[in-house]
Amino acid sequence: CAEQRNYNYFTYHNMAEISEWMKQIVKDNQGVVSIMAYGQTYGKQSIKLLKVIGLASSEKKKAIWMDCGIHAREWISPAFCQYFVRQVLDTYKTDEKINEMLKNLDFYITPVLNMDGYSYTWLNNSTRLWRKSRSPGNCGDSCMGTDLNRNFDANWGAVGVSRNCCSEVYNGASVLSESEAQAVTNFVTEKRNDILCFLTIHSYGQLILLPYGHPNVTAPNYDELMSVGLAAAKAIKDVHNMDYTVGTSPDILYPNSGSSRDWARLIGIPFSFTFELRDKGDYGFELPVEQIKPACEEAYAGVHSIVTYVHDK
Ligand code: ING
Ligand code: ZN
Repeated sequence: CAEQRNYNYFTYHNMAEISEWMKQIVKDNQGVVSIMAYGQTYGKQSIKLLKVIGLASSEKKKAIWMDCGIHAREWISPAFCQYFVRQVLDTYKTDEKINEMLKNLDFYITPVLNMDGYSYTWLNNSTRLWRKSRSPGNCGDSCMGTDLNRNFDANWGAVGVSRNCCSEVYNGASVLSESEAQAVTNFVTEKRNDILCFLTIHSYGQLILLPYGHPNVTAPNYDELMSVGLAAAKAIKDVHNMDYTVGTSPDILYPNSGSSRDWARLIGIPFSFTFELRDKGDYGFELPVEQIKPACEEAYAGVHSIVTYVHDK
């Protein structure tokens, strides 16, 4: 695993480097990790995920979904997905819990969903804080991009969105107008009976958000989602003493609709969470490289806590 070990997980990587890293991970872990392409971005980049199957492959395995980089500027998110894959691969032979879980669960991990947007944030200083996709909305060339996390089929257009295509929370010309949102929808829908948990990683704010973003609907397992979220927040705090707040977005901040997290819960995936990683706004989306390691370490503990609960249940 020479190459994979030389990779610096504690710096930010551009799209080309992450794509190369994915290939290398598969090469270095034959039979354990595979790559699957499941859609195309507006800019014709192939959207890929890593499937981590561990040592056992069977028809009966359940799965965990995790996507990173749905919002382009949230660079700590793709860094975390990469760290997570490495951590699982580094420890599954020695960490009994991970080993046991990999016998029953596969991980589907998308390091960068909004590849066009992510590439755009690497162009120069003026594009660094781009959030949305890179497709034209419905107002010509004046404003580009749709907020992918407002474009899913979950009370689409109801609340916490804008119909103005210049807005950061523009929800798109129509529901699932964006090929990136379509790709997730198609892949996850096909595997909906096997996916136990849907995790979508953002920054910033140090939050664990539960469904639903719509203020008038409550998840049937709200109490359980809350207690699983609180246990994850405690696991996070135990690592570097950072505080994460747990709750629905209308309870903590403001309502929204069309998010992938809400959609996943609506189609019957029992556990669905949004992580908002570090920090609380001091650096915001431009989290310094020195904080990549601690941010990933604590988030790993949070995800580990949730996956353990879901697996053991
Ligand atoms: N936040 C998410 C967003 O899509 C969210 C989740 C929604 C947080 C509503 C709070 C309220 O806006 C980020 N950072 O993208
Ligand atoms: Zn986000």
